[in-house]
Amino acid sequence: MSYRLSRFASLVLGSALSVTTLFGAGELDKVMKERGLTQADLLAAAKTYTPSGGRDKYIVFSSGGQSGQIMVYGVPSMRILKYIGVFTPEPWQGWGYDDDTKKILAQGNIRGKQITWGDTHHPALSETAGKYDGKWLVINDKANPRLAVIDLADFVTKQIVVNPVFKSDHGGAFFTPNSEYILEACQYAAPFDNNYHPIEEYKETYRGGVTVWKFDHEKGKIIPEESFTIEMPPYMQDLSDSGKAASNGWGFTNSFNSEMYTGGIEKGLPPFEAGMSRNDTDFLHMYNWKKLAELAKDDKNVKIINGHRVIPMNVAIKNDALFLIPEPKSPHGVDVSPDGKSIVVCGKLDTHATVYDFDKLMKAIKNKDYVGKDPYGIPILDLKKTMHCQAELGLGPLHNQYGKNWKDGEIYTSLYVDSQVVKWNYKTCKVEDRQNVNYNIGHLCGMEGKSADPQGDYIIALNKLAIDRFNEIGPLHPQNHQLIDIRGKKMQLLYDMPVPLGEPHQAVAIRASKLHTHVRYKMGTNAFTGEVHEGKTLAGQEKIVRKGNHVYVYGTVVRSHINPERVTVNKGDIVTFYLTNLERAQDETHGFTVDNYNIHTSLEPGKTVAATFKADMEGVFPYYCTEFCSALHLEMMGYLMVKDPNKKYTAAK
Ligand code: K7E
Ligand code: RUQ
Ligand code: CUA
Repeated sequence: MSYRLSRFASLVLGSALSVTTLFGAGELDKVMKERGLTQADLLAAAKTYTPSGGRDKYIVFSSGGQSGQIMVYGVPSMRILKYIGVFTPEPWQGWGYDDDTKKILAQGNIRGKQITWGDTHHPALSETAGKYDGKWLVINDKANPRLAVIDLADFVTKQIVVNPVFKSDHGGAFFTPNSEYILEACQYAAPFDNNYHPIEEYKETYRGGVTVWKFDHEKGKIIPEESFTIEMPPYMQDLSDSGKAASNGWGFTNSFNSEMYTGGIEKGLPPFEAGMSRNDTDFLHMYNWKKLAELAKDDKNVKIINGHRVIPMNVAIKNDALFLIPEPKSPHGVDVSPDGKSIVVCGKLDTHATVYDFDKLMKAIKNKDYVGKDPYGIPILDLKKTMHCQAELGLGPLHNQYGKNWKDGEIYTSLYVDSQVVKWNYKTCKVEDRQNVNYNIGHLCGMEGKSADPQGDYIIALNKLAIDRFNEIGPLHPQNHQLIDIRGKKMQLLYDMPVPLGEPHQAVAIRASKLHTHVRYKMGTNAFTGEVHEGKTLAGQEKIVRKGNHVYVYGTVVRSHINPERVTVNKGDIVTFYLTNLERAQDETHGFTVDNYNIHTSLEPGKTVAATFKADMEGVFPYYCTEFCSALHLEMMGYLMVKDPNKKYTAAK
């Protein structure tokens, strides 16, 4: 490895001798000429190329956008490692095609309705003292306001919760510094109850807010009964962040539509985007979730809506737990610095990023230094008195990530309209460098760049448009993740990765060394509960049990057979296949399907699964292992025979 790299390095520095020794005379020159590569390209290749068997320093969890899934890849290689089924079926993992995964997906049903897609935006890693601990990952679904918890021991979704009062969400998920809570902010204001309310009652009955979900950090479970929502005005709440260190206990949420405009283009009224852009400023919401969590425990401080505890605005105001601060128009990202002392806000319609000073915010609160109140009586703090500085960055600033030298002010911001990443200093508000990206960047992902412990090294630009960057594959283009080296004074673009899954709004990166995953499950485990599966079956225990019209198959899989190999049932019977993978070897996964019955499972070593279906079609249905697991993989099969009990069958002579 070091031999290779040093050769590459000396090559880039222009030593002809090393080229000759390594590649034979002119070999590399020839390749460079043929492929039109520059020396800068070679350097970028050397920085990202990962030899066979090599590992990455960082693991990135990227939202899968409209796919409702999560994409996992390595940095700097940019090799995709996994798609995790979250809100939508994912056939490889059997996600949504066997009983246990269907149960998890059903947790995401809304008012009894099954939702088979999701719009994932913001993944968040669990934290201890503001630093990523590598245990849990949470992601939101904007369209169907839900959160999902993914276990980083096996990269599997273990829980989905539906927001009981919102009709959409966006500002989530964000962990508090010790993962006691997860913040999820509303987006489009709507009535909290499930009833119709005319739009004319917008100011009275439509609401925004932030749900503060209680999280059991040990078990990785959201506890809905101990969660509550802070009622907020019907401004459209947007991105959020939890305070940490100095600002631990507080949450910050952006919003747009301080106009409370309600649309009506079809009636000749100005369209939403015009009506929502009339005021000069919108509001940053600042709320003391720690204090409100205590208040929410007392029945007299909450109203119950849809069985869920909601703290009314007046209770939050009375307890000095909710404030507004003006911010430049149409804000988007709000990103708290690693020490919690600075809050950086970007406004899409303003060329500036605004840095708020937490100490000044607290001082203004303490002195009741308000410039007024909003129509709901929420005190408004003074923008000028609470900000530290504003930096002129360019057009369309969206999101921020901190660099390794964050103590000296190192920060990176995405510019959507200008298609740039800007490196600047949030202490001096001076711009230091710009890197063009291709094209129209949304979020950017630093290495642990929003934790209390940013690692620097790289920034990934999550670009909305690819346009001409890849081979043509029709009008729908992939998105383009671009890896940027930020170790030098100047940023260097290293790599383009097409993302063919959906629009990954946000991604989070963690040091690979912080992840500790299972190689196999304890024999007979239900991977979704972590407990012993009711269908656990060991070698020699295989059996078929009939209870009324329900046939239970207790089976095992191991190279290279499925036991049992013949199962005969009556048409109309309910059939449950319990299967345990008896393998102990790493990566010896088997799959299982019954042809034509829309059943699929993934059986990693030690795992037990259940797949239930109604045998409503008569006939002979092969079942087989769907992973090429051994030289006798094709022989790893069996037959489900479905007889009509009312028919007489005679054997052919
Ligand atoms: Cu900027 Cu949903 Cu985070 Cu998209 S959001 S970019
Ligand atoms: S079988 S290796 Cu179609 Cu060859 Cu899969
Ligand atoms: Cu098991 Cu193929």
